[in-house]
Amino acid sequence: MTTVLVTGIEPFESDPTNPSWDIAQALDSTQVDSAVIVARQLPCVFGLANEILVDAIEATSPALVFALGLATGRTEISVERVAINVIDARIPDNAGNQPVDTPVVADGPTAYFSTLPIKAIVHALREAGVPAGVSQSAGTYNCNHLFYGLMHHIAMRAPQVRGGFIHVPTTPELAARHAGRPSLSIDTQIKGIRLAVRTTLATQSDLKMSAGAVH
Ligand code: PCA
Repeated sequence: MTTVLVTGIEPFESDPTNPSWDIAQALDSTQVDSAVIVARQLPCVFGLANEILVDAIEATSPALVFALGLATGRTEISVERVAINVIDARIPDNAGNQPVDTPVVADGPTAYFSTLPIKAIVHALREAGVPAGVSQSAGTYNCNHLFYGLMHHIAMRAPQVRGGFIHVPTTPELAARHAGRPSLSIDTQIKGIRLAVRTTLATQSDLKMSAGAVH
């Protein structure tokens, strides 16, 4: 049976939970069409998160990898287009490290594109009533570093694997702790990620649909 690895990240920056892990956990061991989802939690720690991700890929031999993370302030499920080879941490990670302007991989390429069908995913989610969009930047913190590490591993060692990164919004429970933060219910988020997996399994080449940004 096809395995789909879905990762979430532990809580960070004073939040008690991280919806990315709540989603991954909810999907763990469930079936999507002919595939089974395996979930893993990753630490919000530079370097270590990428080591654990690579170990999980080697242990589970997935056909697809969906790395998830929380993007506080985002209003919709954000399918990331590109990972860049830089860390510029605004806050320390959960081990107290705060790299500034260092590469994720020394001498690695400047950037990698997601190999998920990002437009098809956005289209499918919108059709199902789940707010979604393509994001042109995964930031310069832990999630971009994880996304870059994932795509670098795929490019160097596992070209048969398709993978990418999806940022998810805050849940209402977390938003209630921070006035003014937009949120999306965890059930809608779980539905969205499940549908992203189903769409990817069914899509070999991406849709040609405009989802760009002027700024
Ligand atoms: N989001 C942060 C790090 C961990 C997470 O879930 C980010 O977007 O970098």
